[in-house]
Amino acid sequence: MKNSIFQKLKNGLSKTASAFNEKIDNLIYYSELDDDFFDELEETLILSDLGVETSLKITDELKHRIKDKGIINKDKVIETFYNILYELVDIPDSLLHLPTIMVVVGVNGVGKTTTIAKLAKKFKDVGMKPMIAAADTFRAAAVDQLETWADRVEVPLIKAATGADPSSVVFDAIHAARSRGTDVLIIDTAGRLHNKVNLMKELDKIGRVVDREGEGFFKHNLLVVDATTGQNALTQARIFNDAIHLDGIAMTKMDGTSKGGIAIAIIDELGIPIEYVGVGETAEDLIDFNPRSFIEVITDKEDLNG
Ligand SMILES: Nc1nc2c(ncn2[C@@H]2O[C@H](COP(=O)(O)OP(=O)(O)O)[C@@H](O)[C@H]2O)c(=O)[nH]1
Ligand SMILES: [Mg+2]
Repeated sequence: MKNSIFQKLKNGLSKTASAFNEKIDNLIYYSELDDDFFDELEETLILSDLGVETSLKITDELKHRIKDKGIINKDKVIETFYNILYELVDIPDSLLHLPTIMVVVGVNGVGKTTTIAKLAKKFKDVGMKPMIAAADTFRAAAVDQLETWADRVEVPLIKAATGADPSSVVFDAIHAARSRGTDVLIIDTAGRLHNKVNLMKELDKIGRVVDREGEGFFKHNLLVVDATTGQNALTQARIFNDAIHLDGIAMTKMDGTSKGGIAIAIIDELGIPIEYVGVGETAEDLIDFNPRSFIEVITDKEDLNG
């Protein structure tokens, strides 16, 4: 799959990839496959942001497979290791059924607004009719920023005055979407209220309006996390996942970080599919997450047996 999307993913993940595969390959090639090796592997994975739980699981699984199959050839060890990674991230997608109301959640600064613009453009480019709703009404700047993006990608925006009730914006947007035959209504939400309880209450309220008014629409809750924050991204995913149902995750800013391994921890620990990866600040810099491509890129192995 050496097309332009793969190349874009490769560029976007280059920092994660070079931090990851060199360490792993060196470790495997220059070690005896003894207990020290497995300890060191586990430590390397943790330092690569795969999380303690997932790192332990991968290491144990590798130990078993090597033992069971009597693998000693180092190329085979590496291949076995990468296949374990691939199996971990290869979980079912949540398919996007149309028409859909997509509620985009996440803390401030992770890239929600930018990702919404990218998604709107992406949907529009394949012939769908997207619409954006500005339900982050707490800061005037948030609505203005979204409006600038909506103009740029030429997608209709529903908004209200700053300070308006977010749920009323959602209400208006759903009715507008229905009457205009919108395929995907993408709702921007606030990332920070006075505290976490308030934020989750607000999201819950938005969810209820979507359920009540959104008859005939599918529902899709998308969490945005920032890859550069490493373990924080996992923590945020866990908190949101406990409070509301999540269908998928968009992981942004992969281009600026070597901490992309956190994607593996999130998928493994929470079982939520990563659907999109942000690799830059322009409207084109969003890639559909594909488990095999992701592992091929971060391991720099394009010939994995599966
Ligand atoms: N490098 C890079 N920057 C991003 C990406 N996504 C968002 N950003 C930047 O992150 C900052 C915050 O984004 P914004 O959409 O306003 O976040 P929000 O507060 O969650 O709505 C902005 O400067 C964006 O340009 C990405 O994939 N890569
Ligand atoms: Mg925003």
